[in-house]
Amino acid sequence: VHKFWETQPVGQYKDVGNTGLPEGPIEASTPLSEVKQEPYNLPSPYEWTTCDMNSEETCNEVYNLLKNNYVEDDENMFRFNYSKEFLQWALHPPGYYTSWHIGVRAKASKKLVAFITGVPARIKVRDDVVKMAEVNFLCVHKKLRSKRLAPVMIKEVTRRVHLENIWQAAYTAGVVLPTPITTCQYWHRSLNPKKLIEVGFSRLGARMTMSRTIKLYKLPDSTATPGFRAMELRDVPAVTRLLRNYLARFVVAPDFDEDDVEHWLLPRENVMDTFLVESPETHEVTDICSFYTLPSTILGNQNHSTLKAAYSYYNVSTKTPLLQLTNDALIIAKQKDYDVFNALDVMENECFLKELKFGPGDGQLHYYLYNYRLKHAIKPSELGLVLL
Ligand code: NHW
Ligand code: EN5
Repeated sequence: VHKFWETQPVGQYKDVGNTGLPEGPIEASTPLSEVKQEPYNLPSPYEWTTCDMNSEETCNEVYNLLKNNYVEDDENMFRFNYSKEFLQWALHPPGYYTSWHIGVRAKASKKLVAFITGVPARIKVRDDVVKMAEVNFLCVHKKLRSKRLAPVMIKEVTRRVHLENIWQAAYTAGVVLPTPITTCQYWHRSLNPKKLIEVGFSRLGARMTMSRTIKLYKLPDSTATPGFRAMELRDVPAVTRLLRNYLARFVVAPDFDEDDVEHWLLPRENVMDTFLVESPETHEVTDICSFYTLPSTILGNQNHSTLKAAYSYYNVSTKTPLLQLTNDALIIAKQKDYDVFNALDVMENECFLKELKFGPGDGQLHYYLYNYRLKHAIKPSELGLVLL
């Protein structure tokens, strides 16, 4: 039973399998004059605050709230620790709205106790390009859980998205809600197996010693693909063409233009890495490979405090096999001292996961659309969208 989600324009469990319902918006948009003009009411000890993430002070408060209260694995051994630079980048894409970066403070102390964000995106669903909000970083302080604050925050971000005349959203969660458009599996490739085992991220396999395990995950010292190099600003037009052409084949995928590619793909130290293959003969860009940096705090280990993880982002292969491209990404990530390389089974990732010694994790990621119905759930391989 979902007392809140039952009231929202999302695919409902009772409708699963009912192919009589049309694809597309679940409820029609209304004139902006009919959108509620005042914020939703919070319990009286709390107040709304708009978080200006360009402010050093506010960014620190958000960073600390998330560092101490955001997503953990099911055994509470690790907690995502998005860096400040990452948060500033993730929340400032082309056309962002500061009003969609929403905090809740305790009135008495002014302490930040909850957060939710949206950023604008154009998302293609089959042949339809839809303006949406990507909603992320929903967080309620551990001491304020189970008080039904989350539904108020979701309604408030919805209201502020509606005020910009946007009526759909995309979001992911590790929990099952009504109702996923697809469910993806996390896969993990050990780069530093000794540390991963020491901190409980992975286990020594049956009949395996530490030295055999280290040998199993060894990687070459340098990349294999001629013309493999970091993406630069001058590559934006070529990368945009490759990526647009590739993403067109998926059922759900972002509709990136050059400004989006410059923002989302251009390398930023310790945030985003994009590599490409420039043909040594023709100087054409033929392939792209990217990953973002998201460390996790290791909870309660004497010797290690953070796990440095790379997450596979967008890849496009036209000349270099995706397997070889990803192997080169693993080599780079190892050189840059990442402990683990993570990927979802989205797009064509299945083709390299087993061969490159990724193993399935204990976590799944469910993808959702708000106010947009699909007749059927899709397969992870039909999904061309990676959220941060
Ligand atoms: S998923 C990560 C979410 N954050 C965390 O897991 C951090 C740790 N947990 C917490 O901070 C990425 C709290 O447990 C949270 C819930 C805040 C999660 N999504 O306040 P109550 C995102 O950020 C429902 C959606 O008592 P709480 C994506 C739950 O099913 N709903 O719980 C965010 C229940 O409703 P129900 C979630 O534990 C997408 C209600 O909340 C949820 O104190 C947001 C209980 O509320 C989740 N991850 O706080 C939706 N977790 O109907 C955007 C729980 O079942 C939608 N719930 O009774 C689109 C909006 C824009 C539309 C524009 C047109
Ligand atoms: C969306 N923006 O559970 C974010 N992670 O598998 C919100 N497991 O790291 C949604 N439990 O399997 C987030 N090691 C949903 C994910 C929440 C975090 C989460 C999982 C994903 C994870 C690790 C550690 C498990 C620790 C105990 C895991 C096994 C690795 C092993 C390596 C060697 C080959 C086999 C697999």
